[in-house]
Amino acid sequence: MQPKSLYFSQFLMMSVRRLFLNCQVTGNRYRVVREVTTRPDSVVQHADNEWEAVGHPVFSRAGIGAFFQDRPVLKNPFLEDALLKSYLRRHVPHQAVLSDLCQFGEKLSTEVDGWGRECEVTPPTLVHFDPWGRRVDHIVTSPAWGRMKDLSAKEGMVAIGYERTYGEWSRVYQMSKLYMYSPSSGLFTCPLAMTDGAAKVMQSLGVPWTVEEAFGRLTSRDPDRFWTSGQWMTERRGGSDVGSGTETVAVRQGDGSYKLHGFKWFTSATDADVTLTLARVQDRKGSTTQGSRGLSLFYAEVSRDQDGLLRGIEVQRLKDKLGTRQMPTAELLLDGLPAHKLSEYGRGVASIANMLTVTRIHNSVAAVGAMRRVVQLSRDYATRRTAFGKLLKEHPLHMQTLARLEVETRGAFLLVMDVCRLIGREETGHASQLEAHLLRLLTPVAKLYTGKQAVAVVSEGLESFGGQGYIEDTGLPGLLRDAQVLSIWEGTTNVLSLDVLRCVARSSGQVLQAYFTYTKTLLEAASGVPALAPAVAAVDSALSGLGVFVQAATSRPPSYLQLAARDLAYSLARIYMGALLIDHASWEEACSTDVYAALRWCEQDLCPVVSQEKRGCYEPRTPPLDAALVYGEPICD
Ligand code: UCC
Repeated sequence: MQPKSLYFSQFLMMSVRRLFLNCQVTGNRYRVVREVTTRPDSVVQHADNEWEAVGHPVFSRAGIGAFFQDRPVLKNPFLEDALLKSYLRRHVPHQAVLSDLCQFGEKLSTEVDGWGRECEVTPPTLVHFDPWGRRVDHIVTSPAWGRMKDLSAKEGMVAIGYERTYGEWSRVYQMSKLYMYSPSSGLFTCPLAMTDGAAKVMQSLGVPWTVEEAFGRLTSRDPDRFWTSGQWMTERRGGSDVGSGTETVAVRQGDGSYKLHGFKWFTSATDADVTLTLARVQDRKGSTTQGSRGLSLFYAEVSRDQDGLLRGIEVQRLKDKLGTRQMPTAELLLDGLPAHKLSEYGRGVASIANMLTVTRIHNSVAAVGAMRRVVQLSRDYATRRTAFGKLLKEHPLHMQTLARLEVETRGAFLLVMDVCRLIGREETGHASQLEAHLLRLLTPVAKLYTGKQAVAVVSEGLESFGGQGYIEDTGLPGLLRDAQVLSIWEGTTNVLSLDVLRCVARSSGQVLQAYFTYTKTLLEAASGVPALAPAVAAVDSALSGLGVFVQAATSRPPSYLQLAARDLAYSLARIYMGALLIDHASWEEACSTDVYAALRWCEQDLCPVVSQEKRGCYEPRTPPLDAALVYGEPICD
């Protein structure tokens, strides 16, 4: 065995020699030789010592080979997005909106996308103590993260939704901008989602005096005034079953304010200025009411005292996450955090539900934004990369794969924009009862379906770059890591599938009636377009099947529907997306690719809940079989 130091000196010698070979003297300076100029056909090896006579073979003495691959180029994401442009031309044909999005798209591709990368490679850190041992709990973020905050304010990323310059279409405008911004934003769209959600909650409560200042700042375009908000819901017992998982207590103070004591286990974008959170108010004996009925909604500011210490908060640690590494996520001990109660006693969940609606919409926007981005990059790469003698774009199988991703992205885009249209109508007082029901039903449906699509589409998209899609500093793997969270936070797929059942039950089925009525309207409007006939027939048939299923399900026990919940939600999504693709393709200015996309979408199983029901998936005998399969136990009759 050689001692380590010997290995090191050998390595050093080899490295110096290699460096020497790869450098040539230019004047009195060394220049690294990056390209090997010797042509392979000039090299004939007769004997070992004949190499030098004819020059060096390719790669010999080279620091790097002569093979270079062109990188995919992010072009203006607005100009590159045919569906976004046509959707806006159809629904929001304001020149100011189109110009703003076009200019913003240019800024994204030339400048902001680089900041996003900077956020990724400079993740936040937590400084617990100052040099003299004082606890300071500073979350240090990258300068690019700060630039994202200023840019978000200036561009009105939250403000547009509250200024309502374009009336009921303001949300579509805002979300179109966020959709382009999201994959370049270094995850800054996460604090924006919560900021928007907090503003929505405050507005729905009539902007109480305690949050007047905050509301103005959350919706401001002035970077010096702009604040972001957190949404601290998840505690040590988990974030899904909030009613039984929340341990935080609120102790009333003499002046009517509260102090919060508890442990928040997963707080995203923890560098926020303010937050909304849930807690249980303690009575004089120190008792609290358990379950959801004991939860109230609180507003708190994240501030420091004159000594620079956080008031009532200790940052325990930052989370080590698969993705979203650009953004600080922390565990927080609340130890007397000053707060104001915003909701009535026990109405915490119902009051924060408005925030959930908005953040779930943002989540869906981020999902479709990620899909669109990977498709745009894949498409560009296919015009640069040659394999097997031709460009990737000339390989029909490669184009088939990208076309499938395009169809998924289009379906997702139209669903998400429709939800944005609905919330815009609701907020401006234009929504009918039917539209209010649709919004309630489609919000969880869009979130759960697009979250799954994003992971699948981005994963397939990465594959279209071959091995380069797996290389960290291309920036591509980060897209996949960040997509993975979209089906988890703000309600997992199963939790949201159950939310769909809840809203059906609470509305006595009216949300479903609205869904059937509106989907049929979309199909009827397109029935005169012969090219769309197969798609219309497929959606119509799937809708009928779904109707029969729903009718029969009313006489089934709740456990039956719970087992069907995910497939039901998927069916609602696929059928509705089919109807929207058909609707868009039947617009008089639509083009043949719009028709093709609709036809392609409708070739899949649009109503998996009926297919799975036929296979007996929801029968009482199935859960024990599933469990036996999962645990590898023998199946007994
Ligand atoms: O994961 C997190 C990290 C935050 C990061 C933010 C990222 C943003 C996206 C970024 C994009 C780039 S935060 C925590 C995640 N956790 C959740 O999302 C919670 C998931 N669990 C649920 O959604 C459950 O369904 C619960 C917690 C809402 C169930 O609680 P309850 O108490 O059992 O709920 P109930 O009894 O069904 O409903 C209580 C009230 C009812 O109103 P009333 O009493 O008037 O009838 C419901 O109608 O709340 C109302 N409600 C809703 N209203 C409940 N859910 C909703 C809803 N979704 N919409 C409207």
